[in-house]
Amino acid sequence: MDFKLTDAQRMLQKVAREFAEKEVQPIAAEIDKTGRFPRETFDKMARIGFTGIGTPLEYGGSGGNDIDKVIVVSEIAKKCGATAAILSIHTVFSSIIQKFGSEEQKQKYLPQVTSGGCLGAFALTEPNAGSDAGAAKTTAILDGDEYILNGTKCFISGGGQAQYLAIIASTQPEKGLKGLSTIVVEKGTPGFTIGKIEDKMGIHASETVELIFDNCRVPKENLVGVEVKGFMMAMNALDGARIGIGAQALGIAEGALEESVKYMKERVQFGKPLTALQGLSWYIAEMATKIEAARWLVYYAAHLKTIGEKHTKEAAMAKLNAADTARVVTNLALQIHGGYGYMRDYPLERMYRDAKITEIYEGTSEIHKLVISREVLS
Ligand code: COS
Repeated sequence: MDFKLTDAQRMLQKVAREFAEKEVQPIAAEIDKTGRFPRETFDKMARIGFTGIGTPLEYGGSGGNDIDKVIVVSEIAKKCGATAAILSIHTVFSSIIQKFGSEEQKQKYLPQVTSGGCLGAFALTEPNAGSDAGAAKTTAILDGDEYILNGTKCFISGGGQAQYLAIIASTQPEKGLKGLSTIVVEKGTPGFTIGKIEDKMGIHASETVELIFDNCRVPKENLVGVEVKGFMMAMNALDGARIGIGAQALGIAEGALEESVKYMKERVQFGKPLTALQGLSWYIAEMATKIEAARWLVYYAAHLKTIGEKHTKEAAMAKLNAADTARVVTNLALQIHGGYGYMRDYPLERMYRDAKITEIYEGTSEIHKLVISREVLS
């Protein structure tokens, strides 16, 4: 058993930390305020190789594994939860193609979404199919050599920016979740439009949109793997994606702790720095302990995925716990900052808002408890 990062992982962490300080932090407040998608940061993440982590070099990726992805996502989340979300969620598309796609699909899509600067997205949720993902009603009916898509997806992160989208749609509607399949739709395909851009509480810059399919025709070669395996692919993809959101939550919490330590050393009240006040220093102890526990669950889930073992339960545990940690830690950090924490001059209120989504997307905390309890009880 070894709890240490390897030399290569420590080097990657240093690179990611410097990138976050130089490229992410300076615009974090601006993109939060305006909701602007930071395309230039995405392009820089593509150039430095972050968007290709976990994809083999032969497909244009940067190699590496899920622990590497956790390291990079959490470092970026320390400075900006939205940018970390953009990176983490973008990689779900390549994970699906890598695991279930044909050789032709890997050759076609992976180089573009890893090092080619194209964004990928994954669309499962619908207005009436959120936690009950299997209730998705978007259809993809085969007509000769094409699938015709009809329906609406909602809350899709990066959907308006993505060149390629993996859509979960029903090819056999009478079969319910057992009729769902995964189909790639390319930006600009006639019949595919972007609907409402959501106005959210946090992660403003991640751009969350509605996707509308109105007799959208795509070649049948865009089917990923075989028909009616879409729900299994979606669940498998979410097992991995939940580790990414766990890493995002971990990073947000770490960022809030760092800000609090800095502030407590600088801020003087009652004639002494806040560090001399035991009530507040105990908050720091609580925050640091929660973060350390969250880190090892996230790393453990990433380790299991890396070595190819089942990680459904551990990914759910990692995200459940890291999201809870992010909420508690950002709340305490804001409290330590007092009135200043509530003001937009400091990043705390942004971190607090950004943390909340980690308890909701890629599965709510309640869904994770369902997944964990089913596994433990079975
Ligand atoms: N990996 C692979 N297959 C899985 C799986 C996983 N992690 N979880 C379930 N499956 C398979 C099951 O094995 C079952 O297949 P078989 O009938 O062939 O055995 C099938 O999927 C249906 O599973 P289940 O009966 O558990 O489905 P439920 O409808 O009860 O729901 C939950 C499963 C609730 C866990 C699922 O709908 C879910 O995760 N919901 C949250 C969705 C979500 O996270 N959305 C976030 C947005 S993503 S853009």
